[in-house]
Amino acid sequence: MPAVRLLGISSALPLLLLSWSAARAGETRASRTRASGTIEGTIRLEGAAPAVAARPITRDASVCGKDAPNESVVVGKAGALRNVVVFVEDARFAGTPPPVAGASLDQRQCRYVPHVQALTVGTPLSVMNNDTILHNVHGNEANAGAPPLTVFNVAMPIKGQKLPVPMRKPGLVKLQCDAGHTWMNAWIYVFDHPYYAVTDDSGAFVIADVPPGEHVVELWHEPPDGQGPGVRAIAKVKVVDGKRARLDLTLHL
Ligand SMILES: [Cu+2]
Repeated sequence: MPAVRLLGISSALPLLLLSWSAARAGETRASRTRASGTIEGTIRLEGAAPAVAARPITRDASVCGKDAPNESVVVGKAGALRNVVVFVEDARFAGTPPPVAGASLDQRQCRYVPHVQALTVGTPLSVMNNDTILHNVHGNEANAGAPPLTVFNVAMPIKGQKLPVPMRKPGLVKLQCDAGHTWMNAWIYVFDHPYYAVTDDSGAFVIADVPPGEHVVELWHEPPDGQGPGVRAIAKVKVVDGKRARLDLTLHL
Protein backbone atom coordinates (compact mmCIF):
# COMPACT_ATOMS: atom_id res chain seq x y z
CA MET A 1 0.00 0.00 0.00
CA PRO A 2 2.29 2.77 -1.18
CA ALA A 3 -0.17 5.56 -0.31
CA VAL A 4 0.23 4.86 3.40
CA ARG A 5 3.71 5.33 4.69
CA LEU A 6 4.66 3.09 7.54
CA LEU A 7 6.28 5.06 10.30
CA GLY A 8 9.58 3.83 11.57
CA ILE A 9 9.73 1.78 14.69
CA SER A 10 11.62 3.15 17.62
CA SER A 11 11.85 2.17 21.21
CA ALA A 12 9.48 5.02 21.99
CA LEU A 13 6.70 3.37 20.03
CA PRO A 14 4.36 1.27 22.09
CA LEU A 15 4.98 -2.07 20.54
CA LEU A 16 3.85 -5.17 22.29
CA LEU A 17 3.44 -8.62 21.02
CA LEU A 18 1.59 -10.60 23.62
CA SER A 19 0.50 -13.55 21.63
CA TRP A 20 2.04 -15.87 19.14
CA SER A 21 -0.31 -18.57 18.03
CA ALA A 22 0.73 -22.16 18.37
CA ALA A 23 2.19 -23.79 15.30
CA ARG A 24 -0.08 -25.98 13.26
CA ALA A 25 -0.14 -29.46 14.71
CA GLY A 26 -0.84 -32.33 12.41
CA GLU A 27 -3.19 -30.53 10.07
CA THR A 28 -3.27 -32.41 6.81
CA ARG A 29 -5.96 -30.72 4.78
CA ALA A 30 -4.87 -31.19 1.17
CA SER A 31 -6.54 -28.18 -0.36
CA ARG A 32 -8.55 -25.14 0.60
CA THR A 33 -10.40 -22.58 -1.40
CA ARG A 34 -9.68 -19.60 0.81
CA ALA A 35 -7.63 -18.61 3.80
CA SER A 36 -9.21 -19.35 7.14
CA GLY A 37 -6.93 -17.83 9.73
CA THR A 38 -8.22 -15.24 12.17
CA ILE A 39 -6.50 -12.42 14.02
CA GLU A 40 -8.39 -11.13 17.02
CA GLY A 41 -7.64 -9.14 20.12
CA THR A 42 -8.18 -6.02 22.15
CA ILE A 43 -6.50 -2.63 21.93
CA ARG A 44 -6.15 -0.65 25.15
CA LEU A 45 -4.92 2.82 25.87
CA GLU A 46 -1.44 2.92 27.38
CA GLY A 47 -1.18 5.52 30.12
CA ALA A 48 -3.48 8.44 30.66
CA ALA A 49 -5.91 9.62 28.03
CA PRO A 50 -4.75 12.83 26.36
CA ALA A 51 -6.83 15.88 27.07
CA VAL A 52 -9.08 16.71 24.16
CA ALA A 53 -10.41 20.17 23.58
CA ALA A 54 -14.12 20.95 23.68
CA ARG A 55 -15.66 21.47 20.29
CA PRO A 56 -17.98 24.45 20.59
CA ILE A 57 -20.99 24.65 18.33
CA THR A 58 -20.89 28.08 16.79
CA ARG A 59 -23.85 28.00 14.41
CA ASP A 60 -27.14 26.23 13.67
CA ALA A 61 -27.56 25.35 17.36
CA SER A 62 -31.28 24.74 16.87
CA VAL A 63 -30.36 21.66 14.83
CA CYS A 64 -26.85 20.90 16.07
CA GLY A 65 -27.36 21.29 19.82
CA LYS A 66 -25.19 23.09 22.35
CA ASP A 67 -22.14 20.87 22.59
CA ALA A 68 -20.46 18.59 20.10
CA PRO A 69 -18.99 15.46 21.67
CA ASN A 70 -15.26 15.25 21.00
CA GLU A 71 -14.89 11.76 19.60
CA SER A 72 -11.18 11.90 18.90
CA VAL A 73 -10.37 9.63 21.87
CA VAL A 74 -13.05 7.17 23.02
CA VAL A 75 -11.95 5.08 25.99
CA GLY A 76 -14.15 2.44 27.64
CA LYS A 77 -13.76 0.09 30.57
CA ALA A 78 -10.22 -0.90 31.52
CA GLY A 79 -8.73 1.38 28.89
CA ALA A 80 -10.57 -0.20 25.95
CA LEU A 81 -9.79 2.01 22.96
CA ARG A 82 -12.47 2.44 20.34
CA ASN A 83 -11.97 3.47 16.70
CA VAL A 84 -8.53 1.97 16.21
CA VAL A 85 -8.10 0.72 12.66
CA VAL A 86 -6.21 -2.59 12.78
CA PHE A 87 -4.95 -4.04 9.51
CA VAL A 88 -2.52 -6.51 8.00
CA GLU A 89 0.18 -4.21 6.71
CA ASP A 90 1.80 -6.76 4.40
CA ALA A 91 -1.50 -8.00 2.98
CA ARG A 92 -1.73 -9.01 -0.66
CA PHE A 93 -5.06 -9.69 -2.28
CA ALA A 94 -5.44 -10.98 -5.83
CA GLY A 95 -7.94 -8.92 -7.78
CA THR A 96 -10.45 -6.47 -6.38
CA PRO A 97 -11.64 -7.06 -2.84
CA PRO A 98 -15.43 -7.32 -2.40
CA PRO A 99 -17.19 -4.02 -1.64
CA VAL A 100 -18.52 -3.48 1.87
CA ALA A 101 -22.29 -3.98 1.87
CA GLY A 102 -24.35 -1.15 3.32
CA ALA A 103 -21.45 1.23 3.92
CA SER A 104 -22.84 4.60 4.96
CA LEU A 105 -21.95 7.98 6.37
CA ASP A 106 -24.74 9.83 8.12
CA GLN A 107 -24.81 13.54 8.90
CA ARG A 108 -27.04 13.73 11.95
CA GLN A 109 -27.29 16.59 14.45
CA CYS A 110 -24.15 17.95 12.84
CA ARG A 111 -22.08 14.86 13.57
CA TYR A 112 -20.73 12.24 11.22
CA VAL A 113 -21.87 8.70 12.01
CA PRO A 114 -19.78 6.61 12.13
CA HIS A 115 -16.86 8.71 13.29
CA VAL A 116 -14.27 6.18 12.04
CA GLN A 117 -14.82 3.47 9.45
CA ALA A 118 -12.75 1.29 7.16
CA LEU A 119 -13.79 0.15 3.68
CA THR A 120 -12.46 -1.70 0.67
CA VAL A 121 -11.61 0.27 -2.43
CA GLY A 122 -14.55 0.32 -4.85
CA THR A 123 -17.14 0.41 -2.08
CA PRO A 124 -19.95 2.90 -2.81
CA LEU A 125 -20.34 4.91 0.40
CA SER A 126 -23.92 6.07 0.89
CA VAL A 127 -23.68 9.63 2.25
CA MET A 128 -26.86 10.93 3.89
CA ASN A 129 -28.05 14.21 5.33
CA ASN A 130 -30.50 13.74 8.18
CA ASP A 131 -30.53 17.42 9.17
CA THR A 132 -32.72 20.25 7.95
CA ILE A 133 -29.70 22.43 7.18
CA LEU A 134 -26.97 22.50 4.56
CA HIS A 135 -23.96 20.26 5.11
CA ASN A 136 -21.03 20.18 2.71
CA VAL A 137 -19.07 17.00 3.24
CA HIS A 138 -15.47 17.32 2.07
CA GLY A 139 -13.08 14.37 2.15
CA ASN A 140 -9.33 14.98 1.86
CA GLU A 141 -6.51 12.49 1.60
CA ALA A 142 -4.72 12.41 4.94
CA ASN A 143 -1.75 10.19 4.25
CA ALA A 144 1.52 10.99 6.00
CA GLY A 145 3.81 13.13 3.92
CA ALA A 146 1.31 13.63 1.10
CA PRO A 147 -0.63 16.78 0.17
CA PRO A 148 -4.30 16.86 1.25
CA LEU A 149 -5.92 16.19 -2.11
CA THR A 150 -9.70 16.29 -2.35
CA VAL A 151 -11.32 12.86 -2.58
CA PHE A 152 -14.89 14.13 -2.74
CA ASN A 153 -16.68 17.40 -2.00
CA VAL A 154 -20.45 17.37 -1.94
CA ALA A 155 -23.02 19.97 -0.87
CA MET A 156 -26.12 18.38 0.65
CA PRO A 157 -28.83 20.99 1.37
CA ILE A 158 -31.85 18.72 1.77
CA LYS A 159 -32.90 16.54 4.68
CA GLY A 160 -33.23 12.95 3.55
CA GLN A 161 -30.80 13.42 0.68
CA LYS A 162 -28.65 10.37 -0.07
CA LEU A 163 -25.69 10.19 -2.47
CA PRO A 164 -23.42 7.25 -3.36
CA VAL A 165 -19.76 8.28 -3.20
CA PRO A 166 -17.30 5.72 -4.61
CA MET A 167 -14.10 5.06 -2.70
CA ARG A 168 -11.66 4.88 -5.60
CA LYS A 169 -8.24 4.92 -3.97
CA PRO A 170 -6.66 3.20 -0.99
CA GLY A 171 -5.53 5.40 1.86
CA LEU A 172 -6.73 7.57 4.68
CA VAL A 173 -9.46 10.19 4.19
CA LYS A 174 -10.31 12.94 6.65
CA LEU A 175 -13.76 14.51 6.50
CA GLN A 176 -14.74 18.06 7.29
CA CYS A 177 -17.89 20.12 6.76
CA ASP A 178 -17.38 23.16 4.54
CA ALA A 179 -20.76 24.61 5.55
CA GLY A 180 -19.26 26.29 8.61
CA HIS A 181 -19.60 23.38 11.04
CA THR A 182 -15.99 23.49 12.13
CA TRP A 183 -16.46 20.84 14.83
CA MET A 184 -17.57 18.12 12.38
CA ASN A 185 -14.90 15.58 11.51
CA ALA A 186 -14.57 11.90 10.73
CA TRP A 187 -12.17 9.43 9.14
CA ILE A 188 -12.40 6.76 6.45
CA TYR A 189 -9.60 4.27 5.89
CA VAL A 190 -9.75 2.62 2.45
CA PHE A 191 -7.93 -0.66 1.77
CA ASP A 192 -7.12 -2.66 -1.35
CA HIS A 193 -7.59 -5.87 0.65
CA PRO A 194 -10.17 -7.12 3.15
CA TYR A 195 -7.79 -7.74 6.07
CA TYR A 196 -8.74 -4.94 8.47
CA ALA A 197 -11.11 -4.14 11.33
CA VAL A 198 -12.07 -1.18 13.53
CA THR A 199 -12.12 -1.66 17.30
CA ASP A 200 -15.51 -1.49 19.01
CA ASP A 201 -16.62 -0.14 22.41
CA SER A 202 -14.68 -2.94 24.09
CA GLY A 203 -11.52 -2.20 22.12
CA ALA A 204 -12.04 -5.55 20.40
CA PHE A 205 -11.38 -6.44 16.78
CA VAL A 206 -11.59 -9.54 14.56
CA ILE A 207 -9.95 -9.92 11.16
CA ALA A 208 -11.20 -13.07 9.43
CA ASP A 209 -10.04 -15.21 6.49
CA VAL A 210 -6.43 -14.11 6.79
CA PRO A 211 -3.87 -16.06 4.72
CA PRO A 212 -1.46 -18.12 6.82
CA GLY A 213 2.00 -16.83 7.58
CA GLU A 214 3.87 -14.35 9.69
CA HIS A 215 2.25 -10.96 9.24
CA VAL A 216 2.91 -7.38 10.24
CA VAL A 217 -0.19 -5.85 11.79
CA GLU A 218 -0.49 -2.09 11.93
CA LEU A 219 -2.62 0.05 14.22
CA TRP A 220 -3.83 3.50 13.32
CA HIS A 221 -5.59 5.96 15.62
CA GLU A 222 -6.64 9.46 14.67
CA PRO A 223 -4.60 12.36 16.09
CA PRO A 224 -6.08 13.27 19.51
CA ASP A 225 -5.59 16.98 18.74
CA GLY A 226 -7.02 16.68 15.26
CA GLN A 227 -3.72 17.66 13.64
CA GLY A 228 -1.61 15.48 11.37
CA PRO A 229 -2.07 11.97 10.06
CA GLY A 230 -2.52 10.16 13.37
CA VAL A 231 -0.77 7.66 15.62
CA ARG A 232 0.61 4.35 14.39
CA ALA A 233 2.22 1.26 15.83
CA ILE A 234 2.99 -2.19 14.47
CA ALA A 235 3.24 -5.72 15.80
CA LYS A 236 3.92 -9.15 14.35
CA VAL A 237 1.62 -12.14 14.46
CA LYS A 238 1.73 -15.67 13.11
CA VAL A 239 -1.45 -16.83 11.43
CA VAL A 240 -2.29 -20.50 10.93
CA ASP A 241 -5.15 -21.70 8.75
CA GLY A 242 -8.22 -22.57 10.79
CA LYS A 243 -6.78 -21.09 13.99
CA ARG A 244 -7.38 -17.90 15.93
CA ALA A 245 -4.27 -15.84 16.61
CA ARG A 246 -4.57 -13.53 19.62
CA LEU A 247 -3.15 -10.00 19.48
CA ASP A 248 -3.72 -7.85 22.57
CA LEU A 249 -1.89 -4.54 22.36
CA THR A 250 -1.63 -1.19 24.07
CA LEU A 251 -1.32 2.11 22.25
CA HIS A 252 0.05 5.36 23.60
CA LEU A 253 -1.70 8.45 22.30
CU1 LIG B 1 -22.27 20.60 8.32
